[in-house]
Amino acid sequence: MITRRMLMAASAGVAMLGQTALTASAQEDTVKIGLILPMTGPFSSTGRQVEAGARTYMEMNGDTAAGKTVELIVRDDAGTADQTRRIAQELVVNEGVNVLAGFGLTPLALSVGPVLNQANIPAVIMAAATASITKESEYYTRTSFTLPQASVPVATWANENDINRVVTLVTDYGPGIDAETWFTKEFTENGGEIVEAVRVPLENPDFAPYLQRVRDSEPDAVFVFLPSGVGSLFMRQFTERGLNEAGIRLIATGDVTDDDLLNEMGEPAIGTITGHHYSAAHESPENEAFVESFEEANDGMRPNFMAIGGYDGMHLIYAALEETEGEVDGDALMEAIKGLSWTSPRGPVSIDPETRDIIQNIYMREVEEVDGELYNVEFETYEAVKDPAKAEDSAE
Ligand code: VNL
Repeated sequence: MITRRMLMAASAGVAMLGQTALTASAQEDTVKIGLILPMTGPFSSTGRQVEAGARTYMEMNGDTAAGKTVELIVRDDAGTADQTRRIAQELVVNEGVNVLAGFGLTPLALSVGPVLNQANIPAVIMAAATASITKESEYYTRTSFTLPQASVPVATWANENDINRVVTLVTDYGPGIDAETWFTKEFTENGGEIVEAVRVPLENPDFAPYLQRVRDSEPDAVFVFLPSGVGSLFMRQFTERGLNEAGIRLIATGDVTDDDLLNEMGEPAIGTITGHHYSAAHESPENEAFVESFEEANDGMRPNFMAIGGYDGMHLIYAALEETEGEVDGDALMEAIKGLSWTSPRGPVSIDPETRDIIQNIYMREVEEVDGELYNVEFETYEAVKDPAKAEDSAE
């Protein structure tokens, strides 16, 4: 019997006649994913978490999709955009990867746009979260989140909870500007006042002088965005500067109370209110299974929101391959990802066919002690939130 898959494999073989038979047959059976991450440098926790999330997906679901073997090639860009782009080019040309994935920070994700367009290769953004990235190439899709998505619900919560005067404090680059812009828009439209907007450098941040400014402004709360990995330094300086004692509440996106660092932050973190798409404490059978496998494979390390971006990014690639019946053409894969939906450990998600960004629940959470450990405990859900920055584009 001649199956559809055999026919497809045969035609793929013909298309590749220019190449050696060896590459052709190897490429027919294998799908190569180039996972580029900051495995060293100040954002190495993001690389470690995303890779572990991706590997957990493969452990739980096997290493084949649509009959093909999925091969993960992990490369370290040390958090430097020049390297991300060079590695992407090298993976496309020398390794023949079919999909690129990872991208720990916004500038790293943006650097590969021209490579994607030239090679017709999809890029699954598993970490970076500035809203505009996916507009830069039709080949970007995303399984992390966007800062506008997480920040608007925090503003709504503040409006509804007697918080009237706020200082915003964000890291001074793409996602921080997004957080500041979208929190401010929502909060002020509903009667809140921004007393001061503080921006902190991305490199080697020292929050102390900025926190002194926050304290001097005597706001009801400070709204904070910081990239994953610096939350515990921030929390220590927040306490040292006496902001808790001054009665200034801390509200933030979940990047600040990152599950990876939360226990390290200790008692001062308790009571922090955040909005985000993933908590290790999310109650569902899918999440229990995910957390258990992840911790078992990683010496007890708790998965954070970066890990779930890696896990779901792999799911998206597997599901797209099933949809194309193993066809790895970049345009076919991009068509296949549009509109896909599934139940993630974070809750129900789908890929917006218009923007290729993820539509997902945003949860409001409070840091609480549960069985002697700190967790982001979810108490309210905003369902199926689209990236608000792009909802605005289409309304224009
Ligand atoms: C970004 C956004 C990076 C959120 C993050 O951690 C984060 C980014 C490294 O888009 O650069 O938590």
